[in-house]
Amino acid sequence: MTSGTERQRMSTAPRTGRGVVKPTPAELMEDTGTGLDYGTRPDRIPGYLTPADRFFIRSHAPTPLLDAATWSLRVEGNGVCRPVTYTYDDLWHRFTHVSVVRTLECAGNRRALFGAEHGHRFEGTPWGRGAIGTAEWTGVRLRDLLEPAGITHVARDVMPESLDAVCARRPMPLAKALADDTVLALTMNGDVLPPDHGFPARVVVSGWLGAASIKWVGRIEVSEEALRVPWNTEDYVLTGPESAEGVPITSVPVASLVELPWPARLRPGPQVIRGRAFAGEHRVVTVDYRLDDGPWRPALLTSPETPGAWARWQFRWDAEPGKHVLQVRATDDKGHIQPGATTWNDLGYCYNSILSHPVVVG
Ligand SMILES: Nc1nc2c(c(=O)[nH]1)N[C@H]1C(S)=C(S)[C@@H](COP(=O)(O)O)O[C@H]1N2
Ligand SMILES: [Mo]
Repeated sequence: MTSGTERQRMSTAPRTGRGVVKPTPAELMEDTGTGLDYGTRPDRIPGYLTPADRFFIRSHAPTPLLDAATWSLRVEGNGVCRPVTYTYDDLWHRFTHVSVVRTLECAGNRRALFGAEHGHRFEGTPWGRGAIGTAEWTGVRLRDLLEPAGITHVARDVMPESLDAVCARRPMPLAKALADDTVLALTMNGDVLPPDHGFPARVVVSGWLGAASIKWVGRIEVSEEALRVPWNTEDYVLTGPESAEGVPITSVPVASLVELPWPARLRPGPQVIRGRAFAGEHRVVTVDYRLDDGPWRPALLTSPETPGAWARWQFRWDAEPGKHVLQVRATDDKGHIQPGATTWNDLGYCYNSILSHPVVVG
């Protein structure tokens, strides 16, 4: 960490057992018990976007309270010719702003269900289904911030770095950093970024695991060498029977979410069951559902199918009293389909099995 970023670090939210700023009422959010990580309740997402008041929070350290007036962003490293420093005001007034609707999903989403499938308790935040959310992010393309620094011809990796106590860093290849939809966001759903979601500025890396979307950014390193840091060597890598090498996770796998509590209780009779499906950098193309031992049937997709953002789906059901099991499986445009079981990996990431959602009608 440089002395510049040290100076920028401010006080953190008071530790009252919680390291986050926004209220996280049980009607809207699921408390994972870490004091830092809160999931969105899947049955409380009112529209296509997840409102900021219930957007999941995943933080490795308490929310830092940064002062935009003294904050700055430094772009440096051996992959640029002239390091540059931007102020918050520069980001608002000197650049073209773009808005992207993108879903963020933690690589550990559904980890508790992964454990249940394997009769194992994975270390790490015991997420249910709520470590996913979609917002409209507005800010400056990362490309527009890097180019004035003069990217060298052999620049290879770009690594945003945060001002929170863990100094979070996760590199991406230059091509991903230069993509049209890789942004340094200043707002979320039209409002200035809330403290817990990265104020004053966070990166949004489309389709990739949430950990790549660094919050509270203060520095971006551009490097001619491949960068190896804890978040692409120890954490957020797949190690286990199928990938002993520790492959860094990038795009998250296709999965779906039913907008009902778990277990769900419904009244008998005709109704509409709704949900979302997300396939990381890919596009969700079909969602099928199955009740009990019945046939798989197509659900109706009701939102534009955009890579990097979830799709909404629904189907009609005339629910008969009794206990039921609802299964949903999404398929992406590369033909990836949710599997019946997910191969185990040490840290419990990327679990995307077809879930058997318990539904009691009566
Ligand atoms: N600085 C910083 N950025 C971070 C994190 C963090 O702990 N510190 N957590 C990452 C992880 S693991 C996820 S899943 C997303 C969560 O973003 P959110 O809290 O806005 O939902 O932020 C990422 N960016
Ligand atoms: Mo995450």
